Amino acid sequence: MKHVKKTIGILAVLAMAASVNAKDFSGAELYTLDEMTYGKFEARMKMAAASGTVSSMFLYQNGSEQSSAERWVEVDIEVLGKNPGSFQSNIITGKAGAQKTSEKHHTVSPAADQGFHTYGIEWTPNYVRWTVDGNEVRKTEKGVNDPKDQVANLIGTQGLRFNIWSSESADWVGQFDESKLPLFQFINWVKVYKYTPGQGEGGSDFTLDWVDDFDTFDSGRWGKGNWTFDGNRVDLTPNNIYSKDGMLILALTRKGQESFNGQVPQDDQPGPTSSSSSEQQISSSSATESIHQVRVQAPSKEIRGKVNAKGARVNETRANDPRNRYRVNFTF
Ligand SMILES: [Ca+2]
Repeated sequence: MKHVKKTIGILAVLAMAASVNAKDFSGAELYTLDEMTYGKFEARMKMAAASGTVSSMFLYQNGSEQSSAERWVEVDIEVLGKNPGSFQSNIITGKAGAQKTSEKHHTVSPAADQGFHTYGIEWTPNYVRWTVDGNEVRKTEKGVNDPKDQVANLIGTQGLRFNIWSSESADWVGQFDESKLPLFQFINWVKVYKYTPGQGEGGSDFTLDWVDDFDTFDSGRWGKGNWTFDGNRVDLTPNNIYSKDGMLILALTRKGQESFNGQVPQDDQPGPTSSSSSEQQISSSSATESIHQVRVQAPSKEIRGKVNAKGARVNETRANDPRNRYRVNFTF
């Protein structure tokens, strides 16, 4: 009896290892090692899209997905493969397994996978605001149009992240068509601003903290995800993140075919350094309320690494979400 139990135990471990590495596709997730409280986040990107895929930029509090976490904190820009002519904005709050969401959709022209756009998220104590090419597409404001009280529940720090993956929820993203692979998301540059009410350029509420033009990959700033989550048909792998011609590239490929062998598309807008004067004008012309700044030093290491036990741990969350996003860490 004892012997049988032991055998079953070993089989269970093997089965778990197999399921963790069983996915046929590889995606990618790029994340800042540091997190901050409030700020403005901009990225110049040409997104990827094919039915069944998600190409994103988002703010995320590390560990939100864990059932032991006190709260879920996330703000999204997600291009859903079935309709790259728009993106989905969302705030996710609550607690793993009982998240609150507020999805909305916004037109992008030319389509998100047809040209570069500057995507922006402003996160302050009173509102979250989404912009495309400097134009506001959504503002969710505490006490104004935030019936689920989500802005007040974005507590603590968030890091900036980007990922490309495929959801098994066809209703959400469309039926997956692997003949469309490989797919690539191109990030020309990223700018992150601190929240400094009234202290920014021309009296704006944001002060430029750092810029990355991706001429090189800064491993002191960025981490590369090596995990997946339920409802995702890809493993997110560092092997699908590339730097080429001043562009950061996230790829979605078949397993074993991780590579970038395509053309880097031209962005007809100048880089972040030369466009800073026009950025300042945009910032100073957008009057926003004065609120006290809070800046929190985030841990410099990826806390998620704590559960990176070669796929041995599964953190279930989002049971009520079609994406059912529980994450499984794994190594290659
Ligand atoms: Ca660049």
